[in-house]
Amino acid sequence: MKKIFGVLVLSAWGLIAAGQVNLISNIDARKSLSLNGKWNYIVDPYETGFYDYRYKELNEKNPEAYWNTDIQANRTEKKEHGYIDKYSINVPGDWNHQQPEFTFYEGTIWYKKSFDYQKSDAGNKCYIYFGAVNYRADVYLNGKKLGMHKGGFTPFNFEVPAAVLKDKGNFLVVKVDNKRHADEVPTLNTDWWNYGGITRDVKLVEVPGTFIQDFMVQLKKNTSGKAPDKSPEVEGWVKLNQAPAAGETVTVEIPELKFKKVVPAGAQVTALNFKLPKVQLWSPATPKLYTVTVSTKTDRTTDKIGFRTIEAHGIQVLLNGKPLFMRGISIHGEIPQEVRRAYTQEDAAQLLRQSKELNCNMVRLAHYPHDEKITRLADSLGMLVWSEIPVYWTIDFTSKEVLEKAKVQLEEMITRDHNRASVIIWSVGNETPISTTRTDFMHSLLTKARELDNTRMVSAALEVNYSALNDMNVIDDPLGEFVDLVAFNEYLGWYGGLPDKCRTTNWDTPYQKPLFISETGGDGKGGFHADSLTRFSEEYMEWYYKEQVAMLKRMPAKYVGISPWVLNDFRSPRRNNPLYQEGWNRKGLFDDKGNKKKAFYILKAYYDQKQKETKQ
Ligand code: GCB
Repeated sequence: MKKIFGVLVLSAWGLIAAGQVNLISNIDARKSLSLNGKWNYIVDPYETGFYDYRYKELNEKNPEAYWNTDIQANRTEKKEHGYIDKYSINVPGDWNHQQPEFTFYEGTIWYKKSFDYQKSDAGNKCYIYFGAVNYRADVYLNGKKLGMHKGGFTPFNFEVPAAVLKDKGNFLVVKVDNKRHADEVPTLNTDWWNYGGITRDVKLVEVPGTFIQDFMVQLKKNTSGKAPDKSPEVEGWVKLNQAPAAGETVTVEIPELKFKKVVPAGAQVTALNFKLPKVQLWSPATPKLYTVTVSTKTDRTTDKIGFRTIEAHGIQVLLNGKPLFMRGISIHGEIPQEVRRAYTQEDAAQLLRQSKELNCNMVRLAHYPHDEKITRLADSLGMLVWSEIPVYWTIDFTSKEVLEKAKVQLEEMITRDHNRASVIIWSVGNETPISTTRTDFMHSLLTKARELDNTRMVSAALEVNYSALNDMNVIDDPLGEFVDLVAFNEYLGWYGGLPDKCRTTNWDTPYQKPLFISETGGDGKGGFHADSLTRFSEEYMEWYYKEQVAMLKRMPAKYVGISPWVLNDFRSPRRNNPLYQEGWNRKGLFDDKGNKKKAFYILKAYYDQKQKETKQ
């Protein structure tokens, strides 16, 4: 049998794939100790704690080099480095907004946290779990290296060897490095701030020796083009961390539906296939979630899951079998009024509340996986989600290693959120320049996304060439062949000509697939008023949106929605117009203080009217 995944199971109904990463999903349901709060830190721009004076890496094979050991074990009496309370930083949270001297810092900071922990059962396992660390994290507990992770926006966990964990005085150290590199994902060049640090929750998680590492309980892909049956079919799986003892079973219960199913456990992955009687489908109008419990004889985990189907059918997108129009908005994971990354529940609530004010039913979480809090909140608020990995612009498409890095991030994103009803699109990148190598790279990511989760749509934001724009523009990027939803970014009237160019411009694609505009927008500085021909004024931006909206009315039948760029003004080192930008991308419909710009009302009116027309 061809091995394409970490775990592959042949079942009566085909191949079931559970990923390669050892990520524990549904993490909030686990017994844990939060390690959030104040951590001590050491700024180490030359990485003295990591390399000796000959620039050789310090590790167990190079032990005489004591800086590293000092930093790991807090033997501060010795030399220049040490952790003291005076140097403390909040976790989670990017470092940039916490100290003025960190605003532009890109490099290494060592983080340290002490904690006590007593396992409740000697046979249990412990893991250190990170919601996200940007970009590279080297993790040490009590002087022992637990592992290294790259990728700034996805969760990961390392097992803590039983011999390393102490009841009292554990000493956790994380070397965080947010330097950008040409062979990473994203690469050197992005249009967003490279916020560094431990940016999401950290916890010590305790699980049984054999435990449910991951599971997927979703409605089977609907390809009928019709509404799902009254008792639709669930197709899923449960993955244990290791092979279970003989006679193990897997039980799925949904008490509200009086549903219970017990199946014999497989080697490590157990296939699930059952009908759900009288389930109420999840949708933006009725975001119904059910408590779902998955258990074995040794473990039990509970999640809240919504059941719905999503499919690209011909030129339409069908949600629960009905045509969907996406009234979207693109969002960065940033809280502008505090100039920092978003990471709290209130942050997620702010971003989705602002989107609801616009009358959106969908958000594009650009350009990287956002915090799990926002996808969970989207589930309960009924907001559809596009989720994306940071394969952005000029990634090194020639490199197999870079492709592997992108695949790891894709898998971590999908593993974390594959039970979220809100997530309907996995996007494998944004505005990647057309070439055969690029198309092969992106195709490989799309294939991987489908293998990991065949219940959702896959896509990528394609780009248009402004210098070649005509009255009729055809999105014919060869990647269109491999996506479910043909999505493109256009900035007609901002990067090309004036907004009135929209009057004669039309868009189409040769692919008989739904067509989505994943970005459009122009800069307008909040509070700067002038005539509509003055770039960067609110009036120019308002005019831009008026012309765009008029153009949208001429879109072909396959047009299924739009997610303009962008909800809020956001920080970007590329945006240095000294009068209007000052380090901010000003395309937000809300400015950096949370005020609505004039363009907000134009888009909202369009969405109100679309909602009426489509009755959604
Ligand atoms: C784009 C990018 C987005 C930028 C935006 C802009 O096409 O996808 O990341 O921020 O344009 O403002 O130029």
